[in-house]
Amino acid sequence: MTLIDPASQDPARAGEISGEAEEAGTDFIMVGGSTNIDQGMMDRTIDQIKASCSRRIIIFPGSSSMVSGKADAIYFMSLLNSRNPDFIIRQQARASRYLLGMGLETIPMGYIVVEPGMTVGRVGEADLIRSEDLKSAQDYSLAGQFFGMRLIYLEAGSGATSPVPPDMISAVKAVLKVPLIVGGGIRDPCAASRAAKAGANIIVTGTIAEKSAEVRPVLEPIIQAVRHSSRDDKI
Ligand code: 1GP
Repeated sequence: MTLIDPASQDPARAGEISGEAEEAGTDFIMVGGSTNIDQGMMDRTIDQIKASCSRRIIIFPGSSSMVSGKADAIYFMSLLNSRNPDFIIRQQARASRYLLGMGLETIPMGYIVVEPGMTVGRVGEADLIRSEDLKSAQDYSLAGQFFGMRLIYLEAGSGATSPVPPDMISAVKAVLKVPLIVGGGIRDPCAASRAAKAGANIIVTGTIAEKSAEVRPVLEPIIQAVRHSSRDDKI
């Protein structure tokens, strides 16, 4: 999946990136991030993405205002290891009635931030899971699954110097029944391949596409690496 953060470029560029990401073989476009964006900007960004890309669009909200009826779905996500109830349940409660009216598909997702955590770790007030603390990663992931979340997302933070360690991905995958998303700091085919081999079902990249003048040549090898390395679990 390709993440577009509306705070990182104007809507026209977001459209161009998405078009090239589709050509490179991405499966879904995620729109969102930790910087608060109003609904107007979400709408304009999604309009531009839809004009140049036919992949389905899932909102990846950083707050209750980051919604748009123009998307196909929204992750109804809880930052499970936040110290602040705002990111665990309050923002979600604030958005619920609005989402009901909007008719957007909601996908329950447990979001877990791992070292180094970057902006989302800081803004989301996360008790970061240490890289070697496989047990806590398993415990939070299982808690999300037992709450009924349909996806678990292990996040190292956008632009992370090191992605989620493969042994943590394997440890979490070993106890989970729901699909596992991994993202943060994945910017080359090797890192993508390691994450997929370790058991990630979905790999998210954001920064590498946003920072590349030509998106397709950098994304295509990463996506190919994921396809060739995937353990081929049914999602
Ligand atoms: C961030 O996991 C995503 O939420 C993507 O991270 O920008 O480092 O690819 P990158």
